[in-house]
This record gives sequence, structure tokens and C-alpha cells, in this order.
Amino acid sequence: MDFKNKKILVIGGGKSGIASINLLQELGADVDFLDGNLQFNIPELLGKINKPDELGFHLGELPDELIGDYDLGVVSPGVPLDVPMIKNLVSGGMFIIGEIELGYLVGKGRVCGITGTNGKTTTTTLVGEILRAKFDDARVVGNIGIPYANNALGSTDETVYAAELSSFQLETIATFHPVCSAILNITPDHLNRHHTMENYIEAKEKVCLNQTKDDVCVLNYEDEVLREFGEKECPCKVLYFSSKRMIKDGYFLSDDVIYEAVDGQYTPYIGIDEVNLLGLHNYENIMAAIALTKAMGVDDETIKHVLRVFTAVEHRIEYTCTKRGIDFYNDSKATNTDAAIQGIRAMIKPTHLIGGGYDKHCSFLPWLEAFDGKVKELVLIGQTREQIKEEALSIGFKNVVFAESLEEAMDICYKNAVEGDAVLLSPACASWGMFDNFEQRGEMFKEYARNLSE
Ligand code: UMA
Repeated sequence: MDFKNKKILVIGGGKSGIASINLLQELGADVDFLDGNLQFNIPELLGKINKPDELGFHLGELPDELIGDYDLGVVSPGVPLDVPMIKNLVSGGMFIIGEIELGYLVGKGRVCGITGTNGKTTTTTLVGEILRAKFDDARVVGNIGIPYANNALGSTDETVYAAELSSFQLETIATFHPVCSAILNITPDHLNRHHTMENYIEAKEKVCLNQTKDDVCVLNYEDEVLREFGEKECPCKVLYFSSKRMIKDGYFLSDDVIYEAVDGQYTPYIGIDEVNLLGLHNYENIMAAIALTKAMGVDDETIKHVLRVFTAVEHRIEYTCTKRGIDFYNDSKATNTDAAIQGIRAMIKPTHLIGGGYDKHCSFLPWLEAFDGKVKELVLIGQTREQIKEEALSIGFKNVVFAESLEEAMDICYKNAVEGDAVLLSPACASWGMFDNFEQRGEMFKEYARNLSE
């Protein structure tokens, strides 16, 4: 698609919007910007734009009479498609794509697209590292915090991408076509945005929308929704991974060894004692990464080498420090119950757990039920604290305390913890409302923990 002299409206002024504006201006488009936040800081945005004088902007609703002026709208993932601002644009005839589609349209090369409720960032990072070890131009983009639009220029047919894709981003793809994709798992998340689990599943499965029988999709055999999708609807070659049973084609874990299965023939691939990642969910991520990178043409020797040196990503069950014999772990990336279940399962010491945050209208019961006697006290912050407390009491977990801030929660934990205990931030909730993002929440946790007096 040629963007030169096209009039384009970029919607949302975060990372994706800024990257889209800069890319489109570079390609010669006439770009305007729209943000729903009437208090949006325009001077700050202009400071991040390469050609600020050429950017037109609007805050709030775009006047109806202007809608027809635009050839295209590029929307940021955090902007729901059913807010009046977007509905007006669409009913006024504007064609809207997301930032991922824009990056894909401009970029060249092959894409490996990774989605799922949990494990996306670890798997994408790992896939990115393996691709980097093999190819001269390997780029990591997407929900991981690196807009595709910032990484599209300068790519060639030899470029390979590892793209972390959220359901928000997949909602607005059109021609986006990864040569291999993975859906790691699907558990309830973002239901405030997607409204129903069916819509959320549909958004995730969209990663395969344009894939054909020459492409590969890697699916978790232990996820019933995905197994059925693989058996019935998936348009391409399916490879499964399983952490529980032997499978015919793909990868499975058995007796602490990851096996490769080809048409029912099993070969040991790598032992879990050879890798640095912990926990069943991480072995699943590793199996997905092996399947994806082999499908991208990476040899076994390179894959195994990277698997042996790769370590955990930031904010995911990240050891922070030890104070007075108490270990602090930052699992700020646990923004939903399923991720937080992995967090608590990984703990081996009596744990003072900090949870709560932004309300995504999900139940916390599966998380509370996973405490398994390990949680000494649960300190709650944020919008969801009443709901979590109520659900905790309903299953007989009574040691629940409220705090007004993360710092206060950490003070409570530190005061009550004794040598040999652990303090874990694993909120089961998004950070919005109290923090800009989970990274900020995790950074604050780490800084505060490191500064606690012994
Ligand atoms: N805005 C509106 N109207 C709305 C909502 C937002 O105008 O109704 C505006 C805001 O005023 C703001 C802008 O949109 O100016 C923010 O856009 P954004 O929320 O899309 O934020 P970006 O900075 O562009 O970050 C996005 C992803 N954020 C979300 O999906 C919420 C980042 O994922 C991603 O890393 C980045 O693009 C890179 O391309 C973060 C995330 O929280 C990590 N993702 C969710 C998750 O992982 O659970 C899906």
C-alpha cells in the first residue's frame, strides 16, 4: 500500500500512536492525530514527533464533517473499538486498521506471531533471541512494548520478526499474515474490553486469519479451546505442545525431558535441567519457542544453545533482593489470575502476597484456590480489593489486609514477615488506575524493596 500523500488519522497518542505518526510522515502521508483524552498533553507528544509542524490534531470527538477527509484511520490497541469516538468514525465510512497491520503493510520479511493469555512476553523474547542467533536481521516487536511501526523501515525479504500480539492488537488486523503463529493458552482476561469469552477467543484466533496450509500454527494441546480449534478450524498446519501427555506431532514434556515428536516417533530434545527457566508454564513456552523457530528454519544446535543461556524476563517472578532473610519477588507482569497462579505456584517459601488493582471483571477464585497453604497473608490494593476479599472469605481464607498504596502494602508485609518468608507482588490485576503500566508497578516494588532498612 502506498501511503504517499494519503490523508491518515492516527488515533491514540501512546507508544503505538507516536510510532505510527512518525512512520506515516516518513512515508509522505499527511497525518492528523486524535486522542479521546481532552487533557492530553499535546506539547509532550509533539516533542516525540519527527515532523511536529506537519501534524494536525484533535482531542475528544472528530467533527463529523471531517471524517470523509481521511483515507484511513490507524488506531492504537488500547482504544476499544466500541467507544463512541471509533463508532462515529466507522459509521462515517472511515476504514480503520491497527498499528500492527500498519507495521506489517510497510515491513518486509517473515513474521512469527505469538499470542495467548500468558507467556507471550517470555516466548516472544526467547523466539527473538533464537532468531537473532541465526539471522542477521531479527526484530522483536508488538505488545512487548516495541511498536511494529518503529521497526518496519529498512526491513528486507531476509528480515525475520518475533511479534508479541495482544487480543487488542489482533482485533484490528486485516492482511497481517505470519508464516508461523502460536496461541499459548486462553484463559479469562480483558473481559471488560471484549465483553464475552467468545469475543476474546475470537480475537486471539485471529492470529491465523490469513494463514494458509503452507504456514504453521503452534497450539497448546492441554487447552481444550485450542485443541478443538486445531482439530476443526485452524487453516494451517498445526503443531501441538503438551506438558502432560505424549503427542504425535510436536513437543511434549515427560520425566523432566522435552521430547520432539514426528509422526509418532519420539526423540529427547532437551532436559529441563539444561534450561534456566522455572515452572511448567515456562516449559510450555520453551516448547512453543522450539516449534516456532524450527518452523522459521533455525537448526537444532542454535535453538539448544540459546535455550541453555536464556534467563527469565523482567517483572515475571523476578527475584529482587533479600532483606532480614526475607526474599522479595516481583511478578508485576501477573496482570490476570492465570498468570498470578503461576506466580504463587513458583513460590517455595511461606509467602506474604500483594495483590489487587484494576478491575477487568474477572473472578479471582481460581487464584485464591491455588494458594495451597503457602500464603501467610494477602495484602490488597486497588479497585478490586473488596471483590478479592469477599471471594477469599468465601473459600475460608481470612488473613486479608487492605493497603492504600503499594508502599503501604510492602511495609505491612515486611513488618509481619519473618526470616525464611517471601514477599511476592503478583497482583492478578492490571496496574491501571494506580500506575501507568505493570513495568512502573514492578520498578516501584523493586526500588522500595531494595531501600528497606534491614
Ligand atoms: N485512548 C483514547 N481513547 C480510549 C483509550 C485510550 O484516546 O478509549 C488514548 C489514551 O488517551 C492514550 C492512548 O490512547 O493517549 C494510549 O494508547 P494505548 O493504550 O494503545 O497505549 P500504547 O502506549 O500505544 O501501548 C500499546 C499497548 N497498550 C495496550 O494495549 C493497552 C502496549 O501493551 C504495547 O506494548 C504498545 O502498544 C506497543 O505497541 C501494554 C499492555 O498493557 C504492555 N497490553 C495489554 C496486556 O498485555 O495485557 C493488552
